[in-house]
Amino acid sequence: MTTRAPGFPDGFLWGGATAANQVEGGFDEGGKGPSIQDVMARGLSGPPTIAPTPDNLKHVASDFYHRYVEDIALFAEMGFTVYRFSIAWSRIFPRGDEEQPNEEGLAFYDRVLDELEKHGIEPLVTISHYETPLHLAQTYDGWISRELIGFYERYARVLFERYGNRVRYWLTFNEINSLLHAPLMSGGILTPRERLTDQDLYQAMHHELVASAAATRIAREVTPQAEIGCMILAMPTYPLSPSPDDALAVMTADHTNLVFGDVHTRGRYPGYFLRTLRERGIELDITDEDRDILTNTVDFVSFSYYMSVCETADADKRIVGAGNIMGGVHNPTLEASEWGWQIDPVGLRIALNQFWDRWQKPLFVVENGIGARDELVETNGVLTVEDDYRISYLNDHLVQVGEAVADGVEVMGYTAWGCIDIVSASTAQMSKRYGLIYVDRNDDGTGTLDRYRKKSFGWYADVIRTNGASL
Ligand code: BGP
Repeated sequence: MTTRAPGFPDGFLWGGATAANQVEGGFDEGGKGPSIQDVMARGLSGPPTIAPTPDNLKHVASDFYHRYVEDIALFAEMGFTVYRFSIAWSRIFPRGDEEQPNEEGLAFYDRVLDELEKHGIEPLVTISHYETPLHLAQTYDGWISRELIGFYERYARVLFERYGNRVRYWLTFNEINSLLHAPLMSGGILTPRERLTDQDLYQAMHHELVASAAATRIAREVTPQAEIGCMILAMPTYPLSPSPDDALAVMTADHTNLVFGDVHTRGRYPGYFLRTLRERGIELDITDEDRDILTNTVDFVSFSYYMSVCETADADKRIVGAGNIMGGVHNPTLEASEWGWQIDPVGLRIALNQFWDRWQKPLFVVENGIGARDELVETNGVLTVEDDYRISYLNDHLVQVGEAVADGVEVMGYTAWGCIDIVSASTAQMSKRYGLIYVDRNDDGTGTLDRYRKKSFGWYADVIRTNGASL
């Protein structure tokens, strides 16, 4: 474990993050309509089953829908000053294309915000986190259709109008760059990957980018004090060898992710991206109005960070590892989690520096953590999890955030992913856990749903209390 006390700025936001579909449950309560997650019972490993299935763990998830009071009290006990959560689009617009929102859905998030306010915890709201309403997927094939821009704008406007006076920080789309790798989960696109053309996929990307900028424009009008961020899946890429060809392969691979931040911060498509489109024979439908909307740039850039990868131009050496949705070439110098995600704390410092140099916008680390199988044990008469592996992972990554701060990078805050155990996005199971709080629920759906503080709970409370000095 690395030990070195970094310096975190005063007012640095410390907390945790979840997504509605992975934590809430209550999938058909309060007037909620189905989202694509309600038919993705096997996460990324199986085809969607177009009917809610009883074996979909997300239908109950961690039952935050009924236990949010208890859960937010536990976050407060750890000293959270920020909590990142997403609003389930289909709670607010059950089909996605209605004229009027569902009041019961809106009222649920009022109550969540009440609890956060009671504990002085700043909300950080993701507007869309892999939760496209199922109706929009089935009727429009998700973001391939330009019509989704209008539906998303209406949804975002409702959120800004309703919660704008109590929510300052907003993220438009979770890991927006994952659309190119997981079109169903990220873009509600039901056309199977093998039949999906690049033309349609990139058009969907354009629609999401326009929608994201349109949300920023609406926020400026409705709730000018709001700070709007984009959210990117960060995976720093290293050359597998020192050859210039490998360095170039890294640059090209990086571009497929950086383009999303470039558009969000510069308000237009970069030349390297236009070249890719030309070379692939893709002609995007971009209107003058789209170009104008894209100039509404974000206030800050947020990202998830779990691992780094390598890249090489040598086809024989391209051994693709597990990767976080995006794949990537295995790095022989790094250890990996059970799911093959390679652990690289230094990569987080590198990502922070790269993004800061490139975009000159404040950065927010809104996801980081390690998925592991935890075992509930009794220690001194108390049920807990001795998750030293998690403490070590989080500690080493936070030390690198501190290093980046010392490098001069402006970092707004850090939210540990899945701060309470939730259903995993890629596996759709409970057994890949990230939490500092254990939830008694098993892959077969059994369990009391009771909450237990893991060893990392107390460790993180100390980190927050000392503003990082205890690392
Ligand atoms: C990110 C997603 C999250 C999340 C996390 C961990 O890609 O934004 O929703 O779950 O990765 O992934 P997993 O749950 O597959 O381990």
